[in-house]
Parts: sequence; C-alpha cells; structure tokens
Amino acid sequence: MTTRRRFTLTQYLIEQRRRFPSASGDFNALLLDVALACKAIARSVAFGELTGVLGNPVVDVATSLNVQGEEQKRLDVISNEYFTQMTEWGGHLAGMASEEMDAPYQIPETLQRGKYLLVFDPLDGSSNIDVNVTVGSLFSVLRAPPGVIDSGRDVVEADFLQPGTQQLAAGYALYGPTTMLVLTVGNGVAGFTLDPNLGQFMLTHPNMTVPADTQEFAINASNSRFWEAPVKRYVDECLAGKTGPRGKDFNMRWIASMVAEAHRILMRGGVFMYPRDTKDASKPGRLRLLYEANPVGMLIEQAGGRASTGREPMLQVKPHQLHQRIPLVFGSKNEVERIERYHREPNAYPDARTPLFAERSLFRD
Ligand code: AFP
Repeated sequence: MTTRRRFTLTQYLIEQRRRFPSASGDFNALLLDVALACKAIARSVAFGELTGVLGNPVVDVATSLNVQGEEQKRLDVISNEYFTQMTEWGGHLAGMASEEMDAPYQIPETLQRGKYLLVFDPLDGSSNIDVNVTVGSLFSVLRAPPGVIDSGRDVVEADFLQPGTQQLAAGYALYGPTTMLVLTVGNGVAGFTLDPNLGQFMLTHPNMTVPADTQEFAINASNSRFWEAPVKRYVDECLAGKTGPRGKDFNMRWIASMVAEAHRILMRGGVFMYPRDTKDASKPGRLRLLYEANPVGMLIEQAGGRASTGREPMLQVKPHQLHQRIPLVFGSKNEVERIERYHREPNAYPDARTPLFAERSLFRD
C-alpha cells in the first residue's frame, strides 16, 4: 500500500506564506509556538489523573478563582502556563491576553518583543475535564497597534480591543479521541491531526467548509425559561420537526465544550447558540468575545458559515472590555440568518402565551 504523503503544519504555513513574499517568517514561527503549547496541553490532558492534574487546585494555590469568578482547575493553570512559556521567548509577541489572567500579560523585559498580540482561552470546556469529555484551546492572533511596536512599551487592555475582522489568524486545538489543530490564516480553514509517533500536526482536512443547511442544533435547553422570544421561536420550531413550520425533524446536541461543538459543525454543519438570556442580567451571554467568539467566528466564516450575536455579525462587534461576554450564534449560514431574521421580528412569534393567539373556543369556559 503506498503511504499517502501528508503535509505537516510547517509545510502548510510555508505554502500559505507564499502569498506574502516580503513576510519575515515571524507569523509562522508564532503559530508553530502556539502549536507546541497545544501539543504540551494535549499530553497533560492525556495523562489526566495519572499526573494529578485533574480536579480543583490544591489549597496551596494562591487564587483558585479566575477573572470570571470561576473555579480554576489545575489543568486550566497549567495550560495557561504552557501558552505563555512556549510563546513569550520567540520575539514575535508584544503581549498576550488570556481567559485565565485578569490583566494583559507582559513579555519579560529580558526578552525581545514583536509585532503580534496573542489572545487565548487555554482550556475551553474545563467543566468536562474530570469526566473525560473532549476539551480544547482557542487562540487568536492580532497585530499590535503601531504605538506598541515602535516604542516597545508594555501592552494595555485597549491594545486588544480590536473587532474580529482584525484577526490575522484564529484556531483551536481539540483534545478528543484524536488531538487536532484547526486553523485559518485568512485563506480558508485547514485541519491537522497530531501524529503521536512523529509529534507533528499532519494536514488531514485541507479545506473545511460548513454546509449552508442543517438539521442539528446545539443549545443548553435547561436555560429555556430565560431565552428571548426569537430564540424560543427558533428552538420550538426545530422541536416541532416535520409537524411544524420547518417541515423536517431536527437533532440536538450539547457537549458543554464549545470547541467540540464548533468542530462538529465544521465537519457536518449545525448551529450553536449560547444566546443572551435573562438568567443573569449582568451577563449579556456566557461566551467571551475576544478569545472564544471571535476566533470561532473567524473560522466559521472562513469556512462559509456565519457567526453572529443574533443581532449583528460577530466579527464587527467593537470590544469594550478584555473579558466581555457576548451572545453567540454560529454555524450553517442559512440557519444563522434565520435566527437573525427572528431577532428582527421579535413579536412575530405566535406564542400560546400571547392572548392574541391563545386557544380559541366558541364556549367561554
Ligand atoms: P467552561 O470552560 O467553564 O467549562 O465553559 C465552557 C463554555 O464556555 C463553552 O465551551 C460551553 O459551550 C459553555 O461554556 C457551556 O456552558 P454551560 O455549562 O452553561 O452549558
């Protein structure tokens, strides 16, 4: 059997770099450092409890709550350290920001600073770690503002507050039955599978695209009583299946690891919703804009899908805070556009609770 020659991540990046003849190679080197961090995290995830990284931090960890006020699992902390340690020394970064760090991370003054910003969620889906369900890492590369590059000054929060359209690259690592890296550098989406024997990410999915239609939706249905009318309308119509206005049956999934949901949608279509709800008025959504919604948004749109807040395209949102949350809907283009349309017609839903459409009877009860 002739073994099919596969591209490595390095070869793919070199191919992509041909579009920029004057490129220095810094961008590719940064992405390879990110890939190394993901390989290190994959190893820690794979060893799990064998190395005692699961469960909550031991009491000697100074702060076991992250900026979101959520319990930090030890693997969250380790994953964050892998990202900073593997990428800070290469001289490509002006600074970093992470879900696990309150303030932007400064490149040590002993190291050279570069022209890019790295934004990441080192371990997404961490509530699944202890039950051995797929988790992932998310990352996004931005260009540092000119003032930062020219002066070499420390980065500040404002440097990161760029809309998703400004992303130069975005991707995720998926720590599942296989470890994968899915990446866009602005020219489509490519998927790589980690070859454990080589320790290399091999190109296995060269041109990932999201089907425009689907019969599969993902949402945490336990929040349904908090949803806004357009989301309730959309989900009710999916649940009505063939008997309802959609005229076809739908399937539902909820893994509670957005990276895993995003990968399923990239592979076979679907729609993911974590909408604004009334559960906690202080939170306009659960997902974070800069290091979850934007990288996934870039990947999905590069693959021909659509990413939205439900009311506006995700990548056009102007961030106002490093850790801000945002309502998130992404996936098959035609489904996301339908959900957006429902948000433009909030009163169009013939909801049984609305007196106008309540059950009518000739005989008043
Ligand atoms: P954790 O990283 O805290 O587990 O959150 C994961 C996540 O941000 C996203 O990956 C999931 O889709 C979503 O939260 C799950 O939220 P629920 O636990 O409310 O279903």
